[in-house]
Amino acid sequence: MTARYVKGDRTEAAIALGSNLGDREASLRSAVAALDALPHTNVRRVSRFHETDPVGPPGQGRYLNAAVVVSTGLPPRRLLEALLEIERQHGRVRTGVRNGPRTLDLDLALYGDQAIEEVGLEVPHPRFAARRFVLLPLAEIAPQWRHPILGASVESLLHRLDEPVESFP
Ligand code: PH2
Ligand code: MG
Ligand code: MG
Repeated sequence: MTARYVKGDRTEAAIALGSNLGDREASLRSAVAALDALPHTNVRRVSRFHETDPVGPPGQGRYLNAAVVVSTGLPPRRLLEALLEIERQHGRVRTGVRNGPRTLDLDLALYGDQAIEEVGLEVPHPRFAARRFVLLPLAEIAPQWRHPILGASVESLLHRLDEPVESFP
């Protein structure tokens, strides 16, 4: 059988991590180790862990959020499947409640400079450019990475969130 992924043919991907159920710090640490253990994948950079207020339905605990840059030979669909599997291994139960509490969330924020819009696979992650809890950790480790659709760097997207909304007229 031929090698599925060509050695040396690697892409950097940015993954956003979040947890607000159970031992949040242990889940994030274990998730980073699990990412590094994926085939053809190495964790290159890890942000600090940030405690953040939950965005979503009220009554849930605060999150720990982080971001990781990996270099990977896995194509985006395989990487996404691996992220979902790591979530399951960390007790993630999908209840159907949008933005509800979770032991571990791993979102594929960026995959090189690729823009992908397929069923079940949207890269860049459709909401990360507006989410401080993703941009702040990611700006620590990959400030210059450009959003392939918006053309703006992670750092500038973060600063944009701080700009006051202009009133009209
Ligand atoms: N993730 C969500 C919804 N709300 N809020 C914070 N603070 N951090 C998250 O990671 C988060 C959230 C959906 O994935
Ligand atoms: Mg998420
Ligand atoms: Mg998710």
